[in-house]
Amino acid sequence: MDKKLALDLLEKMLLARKFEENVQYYFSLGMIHGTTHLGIGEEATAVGTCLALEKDDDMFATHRGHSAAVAKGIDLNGMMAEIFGKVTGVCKGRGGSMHIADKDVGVLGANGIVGPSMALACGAAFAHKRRGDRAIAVSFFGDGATNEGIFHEAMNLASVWRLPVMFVCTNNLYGMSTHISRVMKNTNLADRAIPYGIEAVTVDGNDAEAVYDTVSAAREKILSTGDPMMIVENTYRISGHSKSDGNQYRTKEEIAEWKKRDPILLHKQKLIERGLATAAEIEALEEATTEQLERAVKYAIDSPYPKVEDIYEDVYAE
Ligand SMILES: Cc1ncc(C[n+]2csc(CCOP(=O)(O)OP(=O)(O)O)c2C)c(N)n1
Ligand SMILES: [Mg+2]
Repeated sequence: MDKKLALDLLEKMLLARKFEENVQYYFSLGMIHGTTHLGIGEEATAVGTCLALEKDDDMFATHRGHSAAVAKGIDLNGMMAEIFGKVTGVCKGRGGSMHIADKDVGVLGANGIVGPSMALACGAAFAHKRRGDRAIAVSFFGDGATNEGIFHEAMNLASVWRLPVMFVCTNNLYGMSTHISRVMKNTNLADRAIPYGIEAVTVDGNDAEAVYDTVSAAREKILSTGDPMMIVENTYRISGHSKSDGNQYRTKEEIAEWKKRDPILLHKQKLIERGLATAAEIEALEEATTEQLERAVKYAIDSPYPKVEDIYEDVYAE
């Protein structure tokens, strides 16, 4: 990892973290409606993965997709305005937190439904294969989603059709309040790729550099072999599942242990240890990212809501 990559990873993780902290705050004030799913603690998975992709690669996020969209390069102002439901949002304020999309930067959508991103990514990968444009499609999904039929259908299809798709499982150990060990005998998720003849690699999802290296190598391999791959990124969701979460299903000690492995903390320590950044450079990035988010929030708050008379615009069904 060179200095530029080290700082890029840090910057994107800080933007992702601060984006979500702002969303949480304005949600609590009643200024953001609907629901949100935060991935605080999981930033290295989204950022390490998306920084290893090219702009033309397509990325499908989950219901917990803010960090991935930030990392793939979506405009922060437009994304914040979207979550505030404003007309200047990337989807004109009609999508909100779980439907963030901007195809110009390869964000083909977050998804409120658990699972379908895997099938959608197969479609996008098929298009890349037909065009021969040397780009791939990436689907994020959770550990819980691997128990859904669509996971097995998508893995099978990608395997037999030899699609350039990367299945990225963000294993945060829980599906809502259910621990992985209560719903799977074998919790080694990489084993789930074996029946489909798909190569799977497991990586420490709290280590941004390791995620970046793993995904970069996998992307090259997918392009050179033409076959799909699965990456299992082991991490932990420090934030609650959704807007209300009493954390009844896990202990304070468990959360505290994982907070010691906060991916941003680990990355900063690594940068200092290796002489890739000084404390002053890190502080400057902290300030710059805070200011970027302040501007994004101001932009969102100052923007107008969509007009009621425009409600039928962009509606494709008659
Ligand atoms: C098809 C479907 N079933 C159930 C839900 C309700 N639901 C929302 S998130 C979630 C848990 C998903 O767990 P996982 O795939 O591990 O992702 P995580 O929330 O941990 O990021 C569930 C069951 C849904 N949105 N869609
Ligand atoms: Mg999960």
